[in-house]
Amino acid sequence: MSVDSVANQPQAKAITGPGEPSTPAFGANLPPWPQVDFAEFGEVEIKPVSRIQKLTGAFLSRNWLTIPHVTHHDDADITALESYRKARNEANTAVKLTPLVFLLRAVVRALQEFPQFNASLDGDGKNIVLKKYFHIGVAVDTRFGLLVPVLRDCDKKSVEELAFELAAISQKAREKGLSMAEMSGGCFSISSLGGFGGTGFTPIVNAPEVAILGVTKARLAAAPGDDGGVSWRKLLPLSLSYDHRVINGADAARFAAFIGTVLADPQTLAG
Ligand code: CAO
Repeated sequence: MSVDSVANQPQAKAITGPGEPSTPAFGANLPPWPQVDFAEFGEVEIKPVSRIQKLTGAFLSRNWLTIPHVTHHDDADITALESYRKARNEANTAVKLTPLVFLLRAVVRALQEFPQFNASLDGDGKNIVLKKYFHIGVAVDTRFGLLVPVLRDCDKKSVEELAFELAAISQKAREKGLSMAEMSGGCFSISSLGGFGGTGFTPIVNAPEVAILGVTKARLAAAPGDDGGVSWRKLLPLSLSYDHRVINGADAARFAAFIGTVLADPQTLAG
């Protein structure tokens, strides 16, 4: 593309206030999306983008482009949690506890300890709204696309209650989809790829929330044992993305480390 053709791209309207110099609208100078006839290069199949994909795609693009994201990575030692979880699952087969429900409880404790994570920037960016409730969104993979039901008052629920609720709402999300009300009002989100694999990723902050925790598959790792030998530990990779306008790197490092400390003491999490 020549310089001339870039200069001739239609420009979005300038944003100006009274007496302010003209500023090009955000994204005004982006080049157009490439128009390619893929069939020129080989066989293709055309599938329409679903309504949910269009909607979530628009929100994800807005969030990715407007929030200055940073992702902090850490490992939580869940060796003790895994033994405890296994014992709880054997003792009560009526409900399956996955690492995620303990993580929900650990996140509540971290939000209580670090209230700047349980917050939103208000509409004009002048105030930070600190929330006194603990509603947590959980990303669910469905045939309609990604849906994020919100589990309300997670501070008041046991791991069993959270497991029942998560199983019911994720089943509903997968079979029928969810209403906007069921996806509204979240304070913080968790995106768990632990059942699939991976070692880390960059989840996109779910605005107007200011942080989201990504989790991938726990792995065994050798660590120095107390007796000078090697001890095998189970480590859960945490990927915490945050809005750098509201949260600093040091806060994120403390928040993630705190989650690790809390998960290391699973009895206190069960509720
Ligand atoms: N490490 C190791 N194993 C894990 C794990 C982890 N971090 N997290 C879950 N597991 C295990 C579970 O214990 C379970 O094992 P068993 O079958 O042996 O009991 C298995 O993986 C499957 O768990 P699950 O996925 O059914 O349950 P969950 O509570 O972990 O997650 C839900 C529920 C709804 C969040 C999940 O099914 C899902 O949809 N995840 C996708 C989220 C997603 O797409 N995120 C990406 C967003 S960005 O596009």
